[in-house]
Amino acid sequence: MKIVDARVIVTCPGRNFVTLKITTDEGVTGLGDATLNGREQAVVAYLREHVVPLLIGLDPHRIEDTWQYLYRGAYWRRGPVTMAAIAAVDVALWDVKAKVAGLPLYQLLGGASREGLRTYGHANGRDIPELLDSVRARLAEGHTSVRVQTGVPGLRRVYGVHSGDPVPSGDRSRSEDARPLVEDWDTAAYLRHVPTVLEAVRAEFGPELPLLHDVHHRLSPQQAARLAKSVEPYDLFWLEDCTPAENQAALRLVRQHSTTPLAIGEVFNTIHDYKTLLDEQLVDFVRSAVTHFGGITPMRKLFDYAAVNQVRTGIHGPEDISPVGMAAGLHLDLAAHNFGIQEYSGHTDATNAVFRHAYTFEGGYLHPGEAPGIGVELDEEAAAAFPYRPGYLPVNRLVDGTVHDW
Ligand code: KDG
Ligand code: MG
Repeated sequence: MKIVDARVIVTCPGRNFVTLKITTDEGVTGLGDATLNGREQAVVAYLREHVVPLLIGLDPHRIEDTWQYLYRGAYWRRGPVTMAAIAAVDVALWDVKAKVAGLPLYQLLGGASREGLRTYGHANGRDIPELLDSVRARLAEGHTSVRVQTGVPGLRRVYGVHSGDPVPSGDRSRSEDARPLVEDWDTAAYLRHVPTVLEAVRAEFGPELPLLHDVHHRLSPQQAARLAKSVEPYDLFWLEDCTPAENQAALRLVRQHSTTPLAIGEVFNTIHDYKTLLDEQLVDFVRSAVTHFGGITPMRKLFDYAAVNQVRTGIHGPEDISPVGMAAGLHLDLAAHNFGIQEYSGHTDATNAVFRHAYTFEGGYLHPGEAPGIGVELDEEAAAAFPYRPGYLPVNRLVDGTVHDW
């Protein structure tokens, strides 16, 4: 079998998604997600200019070899643009292989290790009462665990929490103007506020509901250690991205001061980003997404490396991972013994109409479905109705105007 065509399709049914579609000489097609939020066109160019020409004529069954060829062969290794492009090729090839086998991908990865995948949904509010309503809404949808985020008193606009201002699209964290939205930040106010939020949520929902909180990489090691310690009484399922992720050794300080479980990795793009964290057991959950980590091939290696260190998985699942990337992660989740939890934000109806998927969310559990391959088909006609629109993630500034860690 040979690859005869590879096309990059960009569509914006509410937000931009980049998809690679590979076609073989036997007419089998495979899809891969290459969406990099706010930098989509960089991956499009990397794929179209530098990867697609190399794929034509290759045997689609040689997945490991193709991965190594694109990763090592480029000389310039790693980085989100490169790894999102390689991920799209890798997932499309696994999709082809599983379709040829006539099996859902999870069967090729070792078969199901469980019946379904527990999820967490996002609850947020400008203040605590609004947050409590949002938690109720997530529970009503079936989520059995909830990530809680609120506005911080004194701050006008905090990431992931709507400000109440009119917004340009359905996504409140994204600007479609020429420049990113500017949000504001005050670490001291945040550190004072978070324990009060968790106390209120525990008072309302009791001790058993698994709660998560995302810091979005905003703290120094000392501040992160203080937060992890101060939220210990509220028994978090995990505290996410408490420091900028590139400083692996920073997590030592946090670990020394707290038993709060730690999750990290949504911006990592290779296994090397986890080396100190896993060797020293400084985290409890690995958070990378198939889309940003080079595909299924390296994610399997990461999951096994994590398992050796008694670390579980918690794949990144925001709206800016397309249903193609989401589905790929669900097959891995179902097969991996050390699965922990899956983040699930869901997608808009328009997105689900463009990307028709076999995965389901029922009774509080996700399942990748039984369709051969990853179980997603792209309706190209529907996709063409939603052309690319420039859009950015926000930028974060301190009250005095200094740009802060994202
Ligand atoms: O593109 C950035 C988002 O995917 C990210 O901010 C979402 O932190 C996030 C999460 O945990 O889902
Ligand atoms: Mg996050």
